[in-house]
Amino acid sequence: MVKSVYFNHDAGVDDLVSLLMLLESPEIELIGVGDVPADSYLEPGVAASQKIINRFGTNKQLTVAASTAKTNDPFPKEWRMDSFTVDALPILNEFGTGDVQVASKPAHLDLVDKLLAATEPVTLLFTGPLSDLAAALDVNPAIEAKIARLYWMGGTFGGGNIAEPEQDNTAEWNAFWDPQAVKRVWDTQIEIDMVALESTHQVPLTNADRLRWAKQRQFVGLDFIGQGYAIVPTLTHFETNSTYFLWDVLTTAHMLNPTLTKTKVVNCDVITTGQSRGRTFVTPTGRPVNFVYDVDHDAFFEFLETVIKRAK
Ligand code: AGV
Ligand code: CA
Repeated sequence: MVKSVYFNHDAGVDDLVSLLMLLESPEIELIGVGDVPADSYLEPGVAASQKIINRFGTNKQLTVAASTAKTNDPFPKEWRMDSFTVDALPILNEFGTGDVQVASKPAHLDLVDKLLAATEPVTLLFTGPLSDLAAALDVNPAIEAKIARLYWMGGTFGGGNIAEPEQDNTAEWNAFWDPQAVKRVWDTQIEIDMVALESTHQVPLTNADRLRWAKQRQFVGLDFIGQGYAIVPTLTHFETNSTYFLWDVLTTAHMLNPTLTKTKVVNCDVITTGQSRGRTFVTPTGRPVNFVYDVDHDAFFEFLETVIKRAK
């Protein structure tokens, strides 16, 4: 049973849609939000998160913590620029950031504080790189005992999704951005549910999805996600490197409603250096994770829309 949730994301369109889902899920309590500037820039990512909480959340004490994580392998600038567009949407700027504050500490220390203060184990949802969790574990390894489970969008056991020089396209982007962080987290006893690329491939963004949401603009939540998903490319004639999937939204939905997905235990590890850095791979000597390998496409979209329609 998921109760207290700490959400760390990287402010892509689907990360921010995931934030709205969490705010509209009364069965959980969102106790903290961290933002890492991986698939985004930090200022618009933090600001958009504050605005979403202010516009749709009930707890205006919820803060957004900014990450200090760095990478040698940044996301393409074109994708990162989307965070400025979401942050500029009128639907978010109408009420702005309001009283929702930026946390006083960087994201990894905010995570440590929130975990130490928690009276029950906390569920972690990470929809970007694992950098802040790895840094938090380095600062205070004892936080491990306060973590109920980690849900992570990242990794792949098939092909990668990276079109950059000097790598072999065997990795998924969130793992590639900070492979050492994956290794650090793998080196714990934390129960991990991993939504890798395999299941996300079953939920591409299509024009049919956009049209369905457009027809229901009277629901403010569907209007908001329609605006967000208007700035990223759908799957039309064929898949390109920029084709958008509902990667993080699936991870969030899996956490909230595990009947949507199929999971099996897989032992795996990660490569941290060289051309294959960030590649996750199955090996008998690896650590066990609950690998989400299948999703019921229609039930997933129905669940997403039911949750998003609650927004007022
Ligand atoms: O690799 C998937 C991760 C997810 O957390 N992100 C996007 C999701 O937020 C990186 C990514 C892969 N392909 C992309 C991505 C694309 N075509 N556009 C934007 N981001
Ligand atoms: Ca993401």
